[in-house]
Amino acid sequence: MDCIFCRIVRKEAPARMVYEDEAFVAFHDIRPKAPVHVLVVPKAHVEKLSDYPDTEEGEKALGALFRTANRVARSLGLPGYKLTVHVGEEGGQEVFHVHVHVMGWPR
Ligand code: IU
Repeated sequence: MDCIFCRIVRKEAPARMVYEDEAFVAFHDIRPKAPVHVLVVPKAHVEKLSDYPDTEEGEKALGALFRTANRVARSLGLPGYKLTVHVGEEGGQEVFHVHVHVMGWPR
């Protein structure tokens, strides 16, 4: 499987990492659209946010994703930020491995 974010997770492709734990990584977007623009990416390959099941398990995965986005924003010292998720081609998604954009404006 040749997913670019899976390759970044496995450190086979370059990325400016800012965060890693057992389930997530976060790295700077290569085409930043804000002074700070980081992507929070689950290590497990899931194509898009709508693929998470409408179950407690899905709720747990979504909660962990947004909990991590908050944690990353906090660690970057962002007083305010915008979280964006593109879902599906029609939703503007270009890389088909779930990710949350964290865009912020440091003080
Ligand atoms: P989208 O939500 O799928 O539309 O956004 C994908 C983002 O991934 C986009 O902002 C790209 O600049 C970014 N990106 C990256 O940071 N590193 C890469 O190697 C590739 C895309 I390919």
